[in-house]
Amino acid sequence: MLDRRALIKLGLYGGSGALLHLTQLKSGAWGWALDEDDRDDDDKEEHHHHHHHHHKGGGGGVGSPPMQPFTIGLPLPPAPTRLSPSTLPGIPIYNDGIPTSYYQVFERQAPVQIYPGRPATMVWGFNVPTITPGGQTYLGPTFVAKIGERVVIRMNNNLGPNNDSIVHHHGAHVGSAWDGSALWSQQIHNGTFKDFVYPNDDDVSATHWYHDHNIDFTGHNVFMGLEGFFLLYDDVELALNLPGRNNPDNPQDPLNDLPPAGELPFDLPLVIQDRAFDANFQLVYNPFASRGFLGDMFLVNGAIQPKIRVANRKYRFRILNGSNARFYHLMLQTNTGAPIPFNIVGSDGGLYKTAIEVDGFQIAPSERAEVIVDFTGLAIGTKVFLNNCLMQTDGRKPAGLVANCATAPQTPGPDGVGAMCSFDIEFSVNDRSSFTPGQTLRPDLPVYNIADAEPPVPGAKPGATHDWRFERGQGGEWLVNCFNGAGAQPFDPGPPPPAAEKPRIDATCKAGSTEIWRLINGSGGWAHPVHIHRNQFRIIDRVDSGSGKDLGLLPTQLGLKDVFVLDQNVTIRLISKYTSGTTSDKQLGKYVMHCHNVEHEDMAMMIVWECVP
Ligand SMILES: [Cu+2]
Repeated sequence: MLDRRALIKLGLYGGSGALLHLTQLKSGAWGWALDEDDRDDDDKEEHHHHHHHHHKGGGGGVGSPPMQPFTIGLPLPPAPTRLSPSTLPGIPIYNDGIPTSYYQVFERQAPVQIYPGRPATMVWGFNVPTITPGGQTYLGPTFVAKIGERVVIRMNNNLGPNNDSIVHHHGAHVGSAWDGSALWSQQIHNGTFKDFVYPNDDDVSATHWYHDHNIDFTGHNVFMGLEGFFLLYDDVELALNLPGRNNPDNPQDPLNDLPPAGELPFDLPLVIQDRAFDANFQLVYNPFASRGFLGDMFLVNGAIQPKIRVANRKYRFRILNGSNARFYHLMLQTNTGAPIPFNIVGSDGGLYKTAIEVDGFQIAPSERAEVIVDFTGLAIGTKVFLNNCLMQTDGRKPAGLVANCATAPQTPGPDGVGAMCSFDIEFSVNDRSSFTPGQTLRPDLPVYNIADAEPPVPGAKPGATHDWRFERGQGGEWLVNCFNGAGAQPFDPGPPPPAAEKPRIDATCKAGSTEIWRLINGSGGWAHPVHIHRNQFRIIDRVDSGSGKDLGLLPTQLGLKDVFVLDQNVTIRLISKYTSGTTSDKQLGKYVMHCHNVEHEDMAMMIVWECVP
């Protein structure tokens, strides 16, 4: 199958006012078609041609069969089963005293009941179909590991002929060989497996996730369902006694905050995704929606607008935006429209030093936000909606907040405004958890010192070690401009096998050093959620790319981060220490940075950097 980078090379992408693209035919096969995507979408013309963009080439799915909202329960994928390594011939065995857990996962296609009472939807997933008390889902099992616990996973690709996969553990500090960057050597071909070794030697506990990262086809593969949670915990976090505390090492721990039998835990991972379905209830995806694919149905943990049964007490929600290209601004509002303030207690890389109270927050594709919500005092029978108040009808960027989110429709239209799910207060229960709004959580969160940072590489401006500009090329492709010599470039993984792997390396970073990276979006027309592999970062500042005016940090940007929203005309500086970790590979080797609007990523908005001794 001809991919997007091949189109760039052939000059077929853009230039003529129309472009050739792959599209799924009624038969389900892929065929060629002309895209309506007008080429008036470069940044300069954005201001003059607004009217041209409406519903044109934005890549959105519309017309999905409707479904009655708030009728199905929340699917909660279980933890995978621990295996004895003796059942996995050839898997690496460690006798170094480090606690090690072994698992096996099968990537495959399977039917999953998404629309109740309707034909099942074929999905791609990890160990699918995932059966949970709340219903079936395409989400993979939820891995749980303690910081310092090694996890070894045999990942089998059973996706079918010609369906390659790369599996990325998003947020992890992990060796290059197991990182799951979009490199040829990381591909798992159908009918084969790869053994992943995760040392989980991250600094602090965090809400990570794992998903497909295949070269050029991440958008499609993730859309089809290849996503799951990977949660890390540690003793500092357990000692906080936050809602839903559950010490996996000791189920009898008297401090555990466990639900009554049959009820959901008080600590819930929630992934929000938009999807599009055809009249036969099958997922529809346009791989050449280069602005970013938007769906018109909204799912939490793989269920369309579920009803989540809760008690009037404190909860911890680990919210992940698992959408391909859609941004959300989430608020909690009762059925009378009253907002419920809550605390953000963490983001991508773990809990904050200090909780912060908000009425709502923006969350970009692949970002995580951990929140603590207090339903105490709400009457039984109250319905609380998790509302998205951010309009978006084009993958290029969100279109702004609605004027009054309290009157948002319960079922979102294609602009995405409305309820993602409902929390129905239906019972009362003892709450033994601890949390005070604004409280101190993790004073031990690492701080990186600007004074320790490496000086600018040639071409970078003062104040950063590396400068990176995210922009759109003349042919409509996505580029990252590396200032240390390479110029604006599309992603180049080098020749495919059997040639030796030789991606273009855009930067090197010395293990153990501290670096500042400056990410620049000079465009007025696009937003890019940029993800960097291997490290967690602190955001130093966020400024206007033109005037340099300080914009301050968002409430989701106050801790360790691996995703950085480059809104239009925004420049962000980040800092991290490229620690080698605990493993013999020193976590040297090749990693990537890319836009996590996965259509932008597949359309070449990615660079390769190498951690060197
Ligand atoms: Cu982007």
